[in-house]
Amino acid sequence: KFIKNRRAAVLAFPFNGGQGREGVELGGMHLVEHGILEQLKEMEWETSFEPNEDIDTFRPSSDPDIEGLKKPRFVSSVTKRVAEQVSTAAKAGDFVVTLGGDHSLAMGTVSGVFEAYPDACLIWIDAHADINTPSTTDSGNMHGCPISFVMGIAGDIPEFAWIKKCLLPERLVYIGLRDVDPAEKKILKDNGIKAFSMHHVDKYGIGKVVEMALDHVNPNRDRPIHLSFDVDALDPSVAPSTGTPVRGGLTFREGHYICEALAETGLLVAADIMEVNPALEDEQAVFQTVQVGCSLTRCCLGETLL
Ligand code: NNH
Ligand code: MN
Ligand code: MN
Ligand code: MN
Repeated sequence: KFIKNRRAAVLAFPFNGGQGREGVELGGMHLVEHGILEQLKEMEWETSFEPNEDIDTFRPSSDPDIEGLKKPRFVSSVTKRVAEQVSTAAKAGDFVVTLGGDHSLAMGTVSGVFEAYPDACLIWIDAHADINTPSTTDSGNMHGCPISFVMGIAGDIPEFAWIKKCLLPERLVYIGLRDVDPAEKKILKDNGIKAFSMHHVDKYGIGKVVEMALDHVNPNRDRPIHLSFDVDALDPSVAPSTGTPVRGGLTFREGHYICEALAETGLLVAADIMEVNPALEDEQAVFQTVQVGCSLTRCCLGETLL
């Protein structure tokens, strides 16, 4: 009911400034070269594409750390652009597909989706919680921090003043966690944030976990849903080409089931596919990871619904 005219706006952001490994900026274009745009058209989605090839012009000449955060101005200016493009497309009633790039881009996607749909909920699929604040992050990598910014718990940093506190703790749910920093565990606990780790996936099965996740963030099944999918949520045997693989992840089917079940609600308005890094592992691994990125995207847009 939120998506008008079966139109998908595909936005690629060739950006790696939220973490330290080169190559993740190539992820989105690899999905496009693998045919994701044609595949969506084949599924009868009218599809637009914005490659954002000029993203490097957003890089400031000097970008010293702020409160331990690395490349803060670069991340801020890029994610502000992300937010603008995402909110414009979402307000037009398009389904927004954002292809990363690293997961710091979600500062922009969440800002943009919640600008268009203030009552939305966020389903975060990841091995990691990505909720570090400037004071808790050990790495200083901003891909480990996006949620703290959109939730308004990152503290006041002038460079990020454009970000609105748009996400309530009760509108967020995680699935797939297995590498959460101790300080992040405290943040989750203190804010009462619902999280289904791999332990819960094993215990209840993915079907029950998705149902419980939706019951938590979307009890009446009337809120728009934003899915942010970090491919490192998948087991490294399924998605090897990613910067921070953690063993014991979601199977191929569990990952796809999540996307299918969310598509089935008819409430999904945006999906992020993040952290595909084609510079890592061998050619076969890259092919497998890019292919899975494309098939997750298609499932979000309803490919496997009968
Ligand atoms: N929690 C760690 C950090 O803050 C790792 C985050 N890495 C990710 N997140 N890949 O998805 O740096
Ligand atoms: Mn991750
Ligand atoms: Mn870690
Ligand atoms: Mn992530």
